[in-house]
Amino acid sequence: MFKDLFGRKKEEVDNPDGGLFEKLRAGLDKTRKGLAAKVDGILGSYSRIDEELYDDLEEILVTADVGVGTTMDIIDNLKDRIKEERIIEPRDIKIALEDEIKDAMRQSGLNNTLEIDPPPAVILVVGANGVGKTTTIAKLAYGLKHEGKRVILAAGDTFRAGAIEQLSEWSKRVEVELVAHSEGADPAAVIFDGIQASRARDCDVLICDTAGRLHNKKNLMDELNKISRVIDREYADAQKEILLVLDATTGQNAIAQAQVFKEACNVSGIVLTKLDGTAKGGVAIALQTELGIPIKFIGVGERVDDLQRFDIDDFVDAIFG
Ligand SMILES: Nc1nc2c(ncn2[C@@H]2O[C@H](COP(=O)(O)OP(=O)(O)OP(=O)(O)O)[C@@H](O)[C@H]2O)c(=O)[nH]1
Ligand SMILES: [Mg+2]
Repeated sequence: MFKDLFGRKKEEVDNPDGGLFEKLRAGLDKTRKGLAAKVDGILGSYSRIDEELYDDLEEILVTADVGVGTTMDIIDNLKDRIKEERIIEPRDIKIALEDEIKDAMRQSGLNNTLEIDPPPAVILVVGANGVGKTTTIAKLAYGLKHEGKRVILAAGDTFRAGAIEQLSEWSKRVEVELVAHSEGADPAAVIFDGIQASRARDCDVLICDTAGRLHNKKNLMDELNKISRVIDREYADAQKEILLVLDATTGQNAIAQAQVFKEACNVSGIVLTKLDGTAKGGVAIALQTELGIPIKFIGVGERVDDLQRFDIDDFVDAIFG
């Protein structure tokens, strides 16, 4: 069931832009053109279902960054379904394909909800350079605040010049508190202070930014481990989410990044950003089926309200519908 960050259902959302589902659809325009429109084209060009048609479908999915393994599974299952349901018209394949994609994504049995209740909760946001971590934190803070939660931010990226200032700007804009040290400070110490502040102010959710450097895997692991240990030790009573932010425009590279971060820390969910700027939205299908980590949010723009909870049915419907 589709719900926005404020817990509203699709039909409850009534705004001039045509609602959240329409926004999702608009955000996935490029992926729709690269995937669904091509599927339509192929199905329309065949008069019967044969191997060549399946090969063409396979190529479309792989080109749309669905991933080779996931694509093969989807096509194999599609063939079985076509036989079982005695589908003979190429144009009837589309619904079956949509169902197979949904099934493949669901089969992982992953839970796509953000586990932050009962409070307190801490969300550690990790990911490579420039993928959208800080922006995602602002969007999450905005959405959670509007759900009535008390939110506090911790500026754990003390590495990049300007990172603290950037988060500070966002905290003012979305009107949530910020805990920050100066550039070069120990990120674990910032998170430690964030936890104390969160306790003292009885906050529901503490959201922690981190530096996005991936050039040295050992450094990354050490730093994330240290932060994680501080959270486990100082905030043992809190729900803990580690959200990995991935940039959809990087396509299959996002999968490679996810593998690295999966080794470095206990990632509990993925935020897939910048879906609005890419035809590579199919990577969401590969991520959800191949990694064993659920996608929890998707970014469909740069504004604070451009973050949506991830819902498999709505995502696939928005691409194909
Ligand atoms: N179009 C679009 N742009 C986005 C989205 N999310 C983030 N961005 C943009 O991506 C750029 C980088 O975002 P940041 O939030 O600074 O990324 P970061 O991961 O914190 O970067 P570092 O701190 O340098 O590692 C900014 O220009 C954001 O506006 C999205 O969903 N859609
Ligand atoms: Mg940042």
